[in-house]
Amino acid sequence: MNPLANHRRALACAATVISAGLLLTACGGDKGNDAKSSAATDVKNADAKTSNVTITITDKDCAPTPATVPAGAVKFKVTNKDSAKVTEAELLDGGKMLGEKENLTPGLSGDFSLTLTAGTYQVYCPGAGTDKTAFKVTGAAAHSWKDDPALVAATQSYAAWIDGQVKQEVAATDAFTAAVKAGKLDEAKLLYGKARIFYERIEPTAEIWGDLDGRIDGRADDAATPADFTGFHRIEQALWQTKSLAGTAKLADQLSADTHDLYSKVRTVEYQPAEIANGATDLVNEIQSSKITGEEERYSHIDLLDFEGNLAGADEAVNALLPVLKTKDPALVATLTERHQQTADALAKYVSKPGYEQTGYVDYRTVTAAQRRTLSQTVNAYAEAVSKIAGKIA
Ligand SMILES: [Cu+2]
Repeated sequence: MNPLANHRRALACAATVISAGLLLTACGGDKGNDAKSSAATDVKNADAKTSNVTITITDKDCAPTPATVPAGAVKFKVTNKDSAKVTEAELLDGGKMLGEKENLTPGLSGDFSLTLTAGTYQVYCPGAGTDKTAFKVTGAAAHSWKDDPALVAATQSYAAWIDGQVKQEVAATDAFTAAVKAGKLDEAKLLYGKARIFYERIEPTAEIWGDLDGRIDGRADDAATPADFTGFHRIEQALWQTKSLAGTAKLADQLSADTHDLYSKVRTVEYQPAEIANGATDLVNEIQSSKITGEEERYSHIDLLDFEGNLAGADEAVNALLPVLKTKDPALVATLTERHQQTADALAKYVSKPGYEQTGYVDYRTVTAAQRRTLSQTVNAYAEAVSKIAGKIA
């Protein structure tokens, strides 16, 4: 909701940052020409070259081509050739997800970018016959984003913001789960949104630990068995659909414990610029795929509050990178600023005080199909611009 220009901006402080990886989805738009054109015009960046890797998803596997690349910027183009059951590919470093492209139905493709250091990684596509294939990165990158103090500052300011958000999320979630355990149904309904907003701001970071995100934020249809449906949305169902808190104490305890666990994990994460950019894309896409559709808050209908959360998370990521983008692509900055404002304005039409369930917004069920289409078009335009950032800073 905050205009891009109003965000705080940390200034350079060049501590060493080792990326442990995180988040993300697509960063389409970039045609892979940036490295070439900058090499032609900037001698210092002559080594900065992006490796292009193709990942083809089939029922059988998701092998990367080539399977080995030199250290540095890597752009993964993921295509689902013909698989109905495998719809995503991730890059893993041990147990950690560094990048992903999801929601690829047969025939669709998308991409994500990362800067990788030497080591053996895995390309993972849940559901395929062979779901993990090794991917090797060799040598030392001749040129690193860590040489650019503005990028180092960006990763630090973003990390500090995430830590602060998750800290607040812990407190808000504990207040919510306490009300659930006390059987205070009406109070719990009002506290639900107050906890949700923090999670939706930092969701790409939480997705680094896929099972944790699944336990906290999974939906009924993600769960293999009814017992696997836990977390916010399971309690949401009890509050708004079943209208009974019977049997939810254990769920509340688990949600609280998982949130505390998330906080301890988040504080160890260090981000790389491409991850922050991809996380922004992820969040804006998330508004499109699960908020405007009304999918995520299907029992409570507080989707507009989640929309605000996703947008605020994306803003923070974009703003962290803005000082760098201003020198690399001022035209993109202008487009981002304009489309961000349009998105914030589109959401602001539904502000209501204190609003439905005290969310500050109207009940999402009152937003008509035509209005949802308008929201969708506006968000799409912003997503398109945000998706270009990763390619500019890799
Ligand atoms: Cu979510």
